[in-house]
Amino acid sequence: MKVIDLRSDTVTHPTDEMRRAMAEAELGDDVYGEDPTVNALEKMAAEMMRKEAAVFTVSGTMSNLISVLAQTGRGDEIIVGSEAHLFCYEVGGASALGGVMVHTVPNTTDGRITIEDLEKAIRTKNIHNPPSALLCLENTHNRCGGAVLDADYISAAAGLAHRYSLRVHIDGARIFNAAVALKMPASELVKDADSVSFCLSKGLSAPVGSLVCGNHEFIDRARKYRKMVGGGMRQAGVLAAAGLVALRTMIDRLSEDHENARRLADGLRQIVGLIVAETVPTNIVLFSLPPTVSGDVFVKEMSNRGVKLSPRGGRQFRAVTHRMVTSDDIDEALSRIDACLGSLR
Ligand code: TLP
Repeated sequence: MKVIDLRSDTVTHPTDEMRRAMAEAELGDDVYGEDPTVNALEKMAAEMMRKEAAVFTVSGTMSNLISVLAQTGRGDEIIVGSEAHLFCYEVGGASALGGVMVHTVPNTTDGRITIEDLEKAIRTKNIHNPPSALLCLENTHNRCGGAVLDADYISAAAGLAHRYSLRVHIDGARIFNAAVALKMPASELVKDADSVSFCLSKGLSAPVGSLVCGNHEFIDRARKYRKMVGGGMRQAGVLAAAGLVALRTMIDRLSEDHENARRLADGLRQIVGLIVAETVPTNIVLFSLPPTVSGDVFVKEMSNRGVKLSPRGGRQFRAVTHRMVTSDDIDEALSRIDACLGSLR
């Protein structure tokens, strides 16, 4: 029985071309800035985002953390959506290590913070207030079901933040999913941001890695903080080599994952009792079980039947499509889910 792993696009393995590139990569010590493959990856990332420079990190979490550290001081406030990965799943690193207050503002179901809410959240200059220093947006938005922020919204939110002298960070772990869904270059979606992080190890299938992009001054600071948190790697070119292949070969195919996610959502809607997200803009499908079925029992039973899903609390689940799941696998997963629910009802 083939195991169909829909927990995350992070489960993707490197392609054969990536493995070959890793084996053959030219290497040096990256802490000295001497790994040619890392340098090539950082250059390519900066060019793709149309920023001055980039720094390679081990993970999206580290990228977001050093982006916050490099753009805030202790006691500053960062404005973050209530459903943001940075707030929900990054172990409170920004507060623990950066000493910043995290001011959460409700996310709308489509991953935005409304412009009105944003304006209300930005602190006025007053002796009692912590300075609002950084706005963080997320694109695509993980907990909001892969929602896509479009260029107009980002310009409006960033424009407002800049008027009040906040800087703007985009957690673009899945920025290429957004770019593919909108049929525009990712650089257009980050042009108003001071910093952007994106991941190589999600839909792009590289084994490890993320990049932070921005201007030279910011990247120099971010690089220093990467070292501080233990992220100075040595012959990291073995990883960067896979990243270069990912950026060259894995972006356009993300549309297949989006098609498969829609196929999955359509199929789930046919299964009696399931409540499925109305829109599936990219590769993430959110759905809920009927009240008669326990989430814990369902996830265990599905795992026994060879379909892995991410519990999202209570009866809500997340399924993520990726390169290692074909459209036939989606159909197979649907029939296993249907059979499982039939047995549990
Ligand atoms: N998200 C993971 C889990 O942590 C939930 C996943 O499986 O989706 N920003 C966003 C928007 C993310 O979705 C993630 C990973 C990260 C940052 C952190 O990336 P990593 O896992 O590389 O630290």
